[in-house]
Amino acid sequence: MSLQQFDVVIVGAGFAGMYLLHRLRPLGFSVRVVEAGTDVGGTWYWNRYPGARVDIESMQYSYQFDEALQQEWQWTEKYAPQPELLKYARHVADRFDLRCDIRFETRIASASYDEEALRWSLKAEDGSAYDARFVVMATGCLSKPNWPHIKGIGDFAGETYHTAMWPREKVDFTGQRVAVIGTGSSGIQSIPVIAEEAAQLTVFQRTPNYAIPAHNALLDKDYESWVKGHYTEFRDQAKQTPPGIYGRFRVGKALDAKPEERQAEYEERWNAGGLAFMGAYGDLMVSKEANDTAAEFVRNKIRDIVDDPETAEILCPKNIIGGKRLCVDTNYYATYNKSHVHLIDVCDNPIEAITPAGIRANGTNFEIDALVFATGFDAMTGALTAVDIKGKDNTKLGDRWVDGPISYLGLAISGFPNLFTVTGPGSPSVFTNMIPTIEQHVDWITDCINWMSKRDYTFIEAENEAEQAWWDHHQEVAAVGIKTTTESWYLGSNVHGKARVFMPYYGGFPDYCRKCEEIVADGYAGFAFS
Ligand code: NA7
Repeated sequence: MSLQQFDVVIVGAGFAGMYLLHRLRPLGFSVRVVEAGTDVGGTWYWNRYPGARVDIESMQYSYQFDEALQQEWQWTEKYAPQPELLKYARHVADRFDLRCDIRFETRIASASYDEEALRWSLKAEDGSAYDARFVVMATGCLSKPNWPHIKGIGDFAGETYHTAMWPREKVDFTGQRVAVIGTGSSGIQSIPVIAEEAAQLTVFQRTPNYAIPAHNALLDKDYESWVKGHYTEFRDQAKQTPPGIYGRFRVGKALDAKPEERQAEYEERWNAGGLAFMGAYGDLMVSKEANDTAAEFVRNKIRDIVDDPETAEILCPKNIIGGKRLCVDTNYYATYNKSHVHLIDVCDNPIEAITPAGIRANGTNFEIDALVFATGFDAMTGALTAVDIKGKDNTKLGDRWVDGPISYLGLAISGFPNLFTVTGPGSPSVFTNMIPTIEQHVDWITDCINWMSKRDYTFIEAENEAEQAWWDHHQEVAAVGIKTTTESWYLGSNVHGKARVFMPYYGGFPDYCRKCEEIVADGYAGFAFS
């Protein structure tokens, strides 16, 4: 196959890749997006499991770069389901005529930097090759599925599924004995839906999670009109909050409130539903004692909802609330009241093996017809190191990051010139509303490439010292409070053998944006150009 040359190659056609293409093309750059899937949508293309749904309210989970787009698009539910999110991505691709510059069904296998030519050479699994001045990895934070480290993992004779690689055609569990391993967000969203079909559902839980009800419903038309009438203020206010989400965040301390006031506050937030529960007080992620008040509130809700006290106790998380990502559910805990749904606690005794007939755990053989892994992702770095990226001196990114990632702002990595990452480790990414965060990164990267082009610069590299200083700051911020006291995919501890390093930036979206703007105002401080 012939080599194709571009100014910019973008890896991934999710929300980041699509917007990058839309921004770069009119500036006169030749751009090619290369995407492994058959369509746009990224996360929402792959994660088609039953019950998959965004955990940020739909009215906020959308692009804001085009006023006509945000006015014309109509969500149907408070929290959009996966098919509608995919439809939105497809609508954007069509509306902005993006598909002609996207090559689908092509997975990039390697990318090597040529120090003489100052260009990248990319090769795909299908043999196609690309040569580019710049590479932007728009590969997502949660896109490389994580398979657990369990003996006999490939031995099961029946159908095996992973929530992050769900088949495109409907999976029918009617009459089947189904097992789900994993109770993170994907498990918590899919379990109630699978339970509606399955004859028997057995859930293997290692760590219980906190889930706040979504109270999902058809989108309130008055609310939609109000938001659409105030989109500018709505978006601006969202950007002033640490997670970049419009909502009610209180700065007061939980421990300063009287117990009955606290109870009322938590009750109100439980009834409103969703991630805003953690906005009840400003010290919930700072003080363990404060956190305990919110955690115990949710545990009591679980005890109220789940009929069997033993099952309820197994479902009650012991760790802090908000250490792992909070889940937003629909009927999750109540599903365990169904007589055909069983919960197996594998916290102290790990699953012994996957066998041809099913799962062996706690000395029992569980015979099943279908096995669902809801075991998450090799988050933040997995999709980057899955590509054999070689920078200066032929250094592999995987080797550079063997003891954990390091990056300048989650945007660029020293030793890897002319390569950008969207929402990479060291950026707020998964702690924020992803689409606005993506837009901020894409705007920054696009402006930077354009700035370089105007000055005839062909080389940009993050400087070692600037990168280290940012990383030190990022780690210091993470160490404040109690966030890192829980094992989670934020720390990489969910992946066997992965270095335990806190990856997303915890300093909040506004501070992060300010830092990015200061760097630009300072002539892209911390970057070397030629
Ligand atoms: P998560 O949140 O990483 O959840 C994965 C789940 O799989 C979690 O409950 C894990 O338990 C469990 N797991 C992993 N390996 C095993 C083994 N060996 N045995 C039993 N259980 C296991 O992934 P999700 O896909 O649910 O959600 C990821 C994000 O997507 C989510 O946070 C939202 O932002 C959207 P563990 O907790 O590690 O003990």
